[in-house]
Amino acid sequence: MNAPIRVAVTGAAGQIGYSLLFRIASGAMFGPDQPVILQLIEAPIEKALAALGGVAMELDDCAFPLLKGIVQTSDPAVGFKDANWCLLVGAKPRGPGMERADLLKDNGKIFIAQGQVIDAVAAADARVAVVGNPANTNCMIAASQAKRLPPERFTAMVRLDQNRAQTQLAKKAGADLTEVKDIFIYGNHSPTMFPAFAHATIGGKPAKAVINDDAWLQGPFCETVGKRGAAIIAARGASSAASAANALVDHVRSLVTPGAIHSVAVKSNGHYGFDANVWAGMPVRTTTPGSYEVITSYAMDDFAKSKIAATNKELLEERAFVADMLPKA
Ligand code: NAX
Repeated sequence: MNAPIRVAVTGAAGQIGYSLLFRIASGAMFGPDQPVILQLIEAPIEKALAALGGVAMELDDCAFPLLKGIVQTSDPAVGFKDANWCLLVGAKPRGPGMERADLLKDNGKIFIAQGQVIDAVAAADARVAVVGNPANTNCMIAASQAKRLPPERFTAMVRLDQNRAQTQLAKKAGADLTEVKDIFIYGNHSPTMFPAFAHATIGGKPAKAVINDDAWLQGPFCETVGKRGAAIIAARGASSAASAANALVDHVRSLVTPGAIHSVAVKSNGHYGFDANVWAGMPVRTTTPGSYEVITSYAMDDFAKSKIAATNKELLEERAFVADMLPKA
């Protein structure tokens, strides 16, 4: 058995947290030989902290052999202390009538504070994965505060979008889900995201040839994937939770599995025409556990370039809304 790793989770009493924590404690995220200590962070609100207490009781009641400790706190300095993985799920939701700029700014304050504390107290090998929306920009903001941890340690989740795209392609082709490979998400976790179908394969053949319907790929496919979150809210009366938690398990599991190729929002460094300073979804290959290289070799046709330009534009707009919160270059 390995020594336990410390996994900090914000928004731990929220609906994603309720699906996520049990998967982490069961070994789904870090494997069956990796014990974990869960460091659960909630907002300093009585109701949230009481709910967190209930979740911790349920974790105890599962008697997970890999779960070696639970910390419950509203103090980020306690919650992120020595954390090897910081999973930033909690965020301020968009209220009725709230402007996007205000949402970005309110979340900006949260992610600035969390970025600073993580940089100060987390483990030397700390990795950060952001789920709380707007995830790409929140991740960029947290990373902007770090002096000790390099920007590549900060990733945001677009894996739910990749999983959604994979299933839509399989259904359209009448193929088994596992036959669909190399479908990657580019850009923002928002309806502007681009699921780059031109590189996907189904049963080893190009997905474009198997599906043989470019109008569907360019239209309803991209739209269904991009607006899936809204469709789930409309149907369920609440946003995606179990599938989002599952995607975060996949995101981290792939990042600790050398050789895995998967979609992650990372600092773009100018790849694929994204602005160098935005965090954009793109394919990466995990090199060593927790580290990755961006796969830069995919060629983009004119349709793909226009989709990437649109999602890049949105990321730049989000960055502009919070520009006064970022350190001056
Ligand atoms: P909930 O509202 O159920 O839970 C959020 C929790 O975060 C609450 O318990 C709240 O008290 C806590 N919280 C708020 N501010 C905090 C802070 N500063 N520190 C610690 N905890 C804090 O939301 P849930 O459905 O769990 O979703 C969480 C976030 O994930 C939302 O921002 C949501 O938009 C985002 N999502 C991101 C997805 C992605 O693919 N990147 C998909 C699913 C989801 O929509």
